[in-house]
Amino acid sequence: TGPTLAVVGATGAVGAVMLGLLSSRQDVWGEIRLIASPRSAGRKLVVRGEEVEVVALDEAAFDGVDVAMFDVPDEVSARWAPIAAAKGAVVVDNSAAFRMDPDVPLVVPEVNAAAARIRPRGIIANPNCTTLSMIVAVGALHAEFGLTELVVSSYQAASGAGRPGVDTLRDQLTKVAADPSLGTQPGDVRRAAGDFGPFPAPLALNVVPWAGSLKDDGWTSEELKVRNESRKILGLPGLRVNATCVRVPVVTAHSLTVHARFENEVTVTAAHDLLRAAPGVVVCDDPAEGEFPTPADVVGTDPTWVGRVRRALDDPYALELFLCGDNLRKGAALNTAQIAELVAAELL
Ligand code: 11C
Repeated sequence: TGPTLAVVGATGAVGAVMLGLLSSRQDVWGEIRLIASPRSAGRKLVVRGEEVEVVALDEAAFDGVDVAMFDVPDEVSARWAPIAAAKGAVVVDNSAAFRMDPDVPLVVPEVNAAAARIRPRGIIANPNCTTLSMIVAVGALHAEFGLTELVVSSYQAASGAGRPGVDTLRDQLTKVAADPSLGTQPGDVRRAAGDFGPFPAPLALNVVPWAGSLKDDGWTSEELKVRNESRKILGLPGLRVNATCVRVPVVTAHSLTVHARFENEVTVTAAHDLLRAAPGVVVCDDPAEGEFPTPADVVGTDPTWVGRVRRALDDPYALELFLCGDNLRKGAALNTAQIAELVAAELL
């Protein structure tokens, strides 16, 4: 029988998607153990068509575990991932706690799968969902053209902020839907929307130029993650990266505009050919037919969708792209599952 897998954070927004993926992907696992906070222990969740009882996060929960996926807040991973690793599990961690640790590889299987094998702490990190929603396509272009600079704007879905983000958006949508006068006067949506939940402004009928927490010089944690994680995954420590992260009233699926500059001249035809051949990427780019990806159309799917590919008007070395990807699948659970499967293949 296959290796024993632990899913830590099984009851969260990403955990729910993970259980669906584990039930639909090729099954390489023996036992699948579901772990969550003591508050959720005893709940029964379905994985691979069977009910499994959730056990509380404690040291004994990792007995006999070969691979442990963590989809929990940073501080929970910071504390418990080293404990799981010390008990012999290879940890695949989806928090930000270890991503920039030089002894922890940051892995996207389509881009840098080999990095997963060198893990001195027994921990492999999974990137942030915003980085992940673009990096497979950007990595494919980099491999051919040599990336020198990224300028990124994100259009991030509410579920990036977990279940409270989605609940807040749905609640606000209900509140504002009934009044057709809203959205015509300063502050009218703000007053009608009720609780802002994890967001600093109303999300319904709005866009909010903020994700994460405030860091130096006005940057957000999310914007710095896009910069630092892209550099690490691509192995380009000096890559010029500037991001502006924006939250939009979408339930799930992050979108990004990307201005990518390269060492070599680029053409749209060459970029299309490369992206069509890249595993995990789907090109949807026929504007004359109204074809481009939108989050409402790609949610629930696995690939990174690419459209609106244009060569920069004043720069033959640069491309403009619009990308969409499901932030809970490739942006979180799917990439974690792919990394865990790489480790499982080593163990078999
Ligand atoms: C968001 N990307 O959309 C964030 C959530 O570092 O894994 C994920 C935060 C992280 O709000």
